[in-house]
Amino acid sequence: METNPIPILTIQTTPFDDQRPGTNGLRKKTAVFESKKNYLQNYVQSLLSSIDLRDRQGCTMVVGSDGRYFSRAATEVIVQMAAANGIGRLVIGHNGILSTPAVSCIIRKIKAIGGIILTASHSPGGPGGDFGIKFNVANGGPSPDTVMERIHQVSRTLEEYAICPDLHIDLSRLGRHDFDLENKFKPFRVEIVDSVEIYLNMLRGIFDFGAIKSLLTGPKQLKIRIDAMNGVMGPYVRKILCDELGAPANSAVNCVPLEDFGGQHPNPNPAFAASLVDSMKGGEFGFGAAFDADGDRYMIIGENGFFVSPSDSLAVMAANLSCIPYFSQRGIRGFARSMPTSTAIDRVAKAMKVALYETPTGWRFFGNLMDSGRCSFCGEESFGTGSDHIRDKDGLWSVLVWLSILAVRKQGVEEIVRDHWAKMGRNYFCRFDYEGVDSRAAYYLMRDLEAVITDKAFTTQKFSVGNNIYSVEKADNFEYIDPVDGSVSRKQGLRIIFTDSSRIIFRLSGSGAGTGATIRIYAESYERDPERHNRETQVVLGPLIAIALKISNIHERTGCRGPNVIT
Ligand code: VG1
Ligand code: CO
Repeated sequence: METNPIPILTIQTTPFDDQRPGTNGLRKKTAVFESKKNYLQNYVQSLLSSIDLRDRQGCTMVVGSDGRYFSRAATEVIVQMAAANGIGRLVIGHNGILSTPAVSCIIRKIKAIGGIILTASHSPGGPGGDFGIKFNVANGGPSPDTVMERIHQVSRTLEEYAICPDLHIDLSRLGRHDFDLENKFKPFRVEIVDSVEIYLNMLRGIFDFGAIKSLLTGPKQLKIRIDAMNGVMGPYVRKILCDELGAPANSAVNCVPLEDFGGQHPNPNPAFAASLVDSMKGGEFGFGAAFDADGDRYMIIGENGFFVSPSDSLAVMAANLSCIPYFSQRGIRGFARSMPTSTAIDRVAKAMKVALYETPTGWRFFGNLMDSGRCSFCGEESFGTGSDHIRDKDGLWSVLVWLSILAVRKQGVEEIVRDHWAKMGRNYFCRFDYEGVDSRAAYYLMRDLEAVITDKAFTTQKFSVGNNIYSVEKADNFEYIDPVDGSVSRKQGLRIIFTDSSRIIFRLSGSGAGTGATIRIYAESYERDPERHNRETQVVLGPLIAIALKISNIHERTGCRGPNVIT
């Protein structure tokens, strides 16, 4: 216990008009948080003020980061401001490190009121990179729109914030630390916890660790290669996959969290995890995976570099959940996917006779479905899958799902995926990202395109490209009514659905750091015939992409010659 009580100060400030959280938290260039006076403090105060005073007094919150540059300094500010704002206890990961799924797990386990995660997810870090603040609420999931709106409203008129600048903590010292604050009866408590332990304990109750261990160590040992991309997942991969499940230490690469992720994009897709894809092509490994910086996204690569698209991964997992004790014991209540995610899982839902929910992009929309027992398993095309074990997407959990399936089915990744296509048909899928587009150009493009596709004439439109003819069946701006609370989310993406069930979708990204807009175009088409499951995705989807480019005029209107990234 400190001897002199620590003073609480009130500091005058002026509001910022750009502190509206996006798809998942507030993201800006690191320099904005680091160098704009009070930018971080204002946002943290807005976030804390958004919690009702009665709930806030004496409550517990979780704090973690993906280890990116500026996280330590920001964690200290959050501790000082949480103390000054009446939070009773903070649980923080060792050295500030916690993955997004670990934060979700800990919030639920200790019944915290919420958690703050310092991360810009899959975006680069460092002084020239991005920084971000996610806020997960009491169910463990990303804040719903109502909470984000409240934070934004507070931030617009904020005039002061409360802070204890003399309160200093050592993030490397595990255990409890109590601090006496001026005018407070109860000490403020900080608990530094092991970054992995609580999360690992949860996984032990979900999977058959014995079966995975035999797969990774037995006589017919499956050789794996796991790339933590220099993000938060290093300690998790080492402790869980190597120490606990027996994978050799050299199966895990890039496992030391670096402040700038080694200058790389910590984004697990074939473009940015190219070195993993390359090493898988060598044929030495039977299973490969990579994670994003905060550990909620993952990518699966099979033997010889076979890429499993996230939408396929979602569908294959859904069809094989009985390989996991958690699901074989509890049964499956329903599935959910975000709107742009391919409809492959819809076919699985139909075959299994379970409900399928289609939500807008962003994990927060799955929360109510899971809390109300409607949904057990869900995912997004952006390399995220999860279940009701927590309320966020979970990269390592997804990898363990795959390993469990491999252990039970005794087949390889490619064999399992091809078998799935043979049974259910294949949904070819791809996404084009146009980044750094002028925000106004992006806005007008979407506005004009909406007018075109929602015009009555469009519903009878036919497009012929080469030998293909596509007839529009339905086109709209996607709208979601939450079946639990009845809330309506409008304008969630432009959808064009054709009579052969192919789809083209356009939406604006909501997760950028504010340097221009990103337009995403998603294309999907279904192929039942197993003879035609071996085609190149870009070739199959070429005609749909051509239609998308034509009706949006995207190249002319944005000055882009093509997408920055194709996945
Ligand atoms: C992107 C993805 C979305 C994901 C979100 C957060 O959003 O498309 O599926 O939920 O990032 O991911 P947007 O609005 O840019 O398309 V993470 O790993 O930051 O939590
Ligand atoms: Co992420």
